[in-house]
Amino acid sequence: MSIPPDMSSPPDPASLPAFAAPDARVVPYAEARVAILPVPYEGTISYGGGTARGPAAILAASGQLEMYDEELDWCVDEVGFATLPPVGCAGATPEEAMRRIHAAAREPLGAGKLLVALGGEHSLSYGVWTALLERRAGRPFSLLQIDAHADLRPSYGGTPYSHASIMARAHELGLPFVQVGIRALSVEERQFLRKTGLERNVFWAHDICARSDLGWIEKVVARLGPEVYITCDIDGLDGMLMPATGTPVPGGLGWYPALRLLRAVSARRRIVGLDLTEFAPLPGLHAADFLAARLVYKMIGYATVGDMRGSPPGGFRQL
Ligand SMILES: [Mn+2]
Repeated sequence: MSIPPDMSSPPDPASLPAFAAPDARVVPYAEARVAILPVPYEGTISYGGGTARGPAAILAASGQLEMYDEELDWCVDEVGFATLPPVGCAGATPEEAMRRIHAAAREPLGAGKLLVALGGEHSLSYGVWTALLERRAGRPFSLLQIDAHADLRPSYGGTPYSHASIMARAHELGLPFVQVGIRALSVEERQFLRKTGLERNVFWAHDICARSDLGWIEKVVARLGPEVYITCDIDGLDGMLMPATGTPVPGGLGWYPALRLLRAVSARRRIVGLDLTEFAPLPGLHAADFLAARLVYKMIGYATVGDMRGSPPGGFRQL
């Protein structure tokens, strides 16, 4: 599969390949433990656009992944992937888009699958979180946010469902969060962090990315509750490593520090959901497409390998 040549419009949903096809083990939906939900939502962009094409580019690039993970010594597709139809977001208001994402997330969550949402802009997490909270009868979970931005604006661009407001929504939902890689925020966002005491859960990029030791990773894990949803805005990675995003910011996480963080959290906490957002493919830059696909694959592998091998507390658990 390749990205549709018309880069000005979202891809035809029917053209999306399944995650890691054709090499991944094909399983009936009922046997898949991981459900991939493409969410080509692009409603409130503030700088560069293109996130509506993110899921298609990730799925296309995922066809090049090796199913054998040399780090885990395990074939990640053992877990069973189901790639769901993309959420139709074109033309929807932010409120309507959130309703559609919520509706699309309910079924796989109800079936006990690990939901992996592929964005699309970061606002999509709200629809997933509300569905997950509903599934859990309101019982909260921790969020690990990897991001360049604090995303704590009360609203942005005239809507509370902006990518720049997603963590303000998390706070309203009563979800505790830890922020990693933050290096762009407003003075009001900083004041909010100070006023609420949430600043103790911020791991600034200028602190963690300018040093060679990874001792901060254990501190991140310690701040998280027993059940964790990982919301990964791809701009949390260094802008030099990942330029294919709306607002690339220099000085973020490198590839291996990001993986070490994801692996440590996944090994020590129950992962209840994952998303990768804000990927905006650049025509011809295949390395970025593949990086995003590989990151999704590593997140899935880390989150599920413990459960598959029966080695608690790692692994995912819905309830
Ligand atoms: Mn974000």
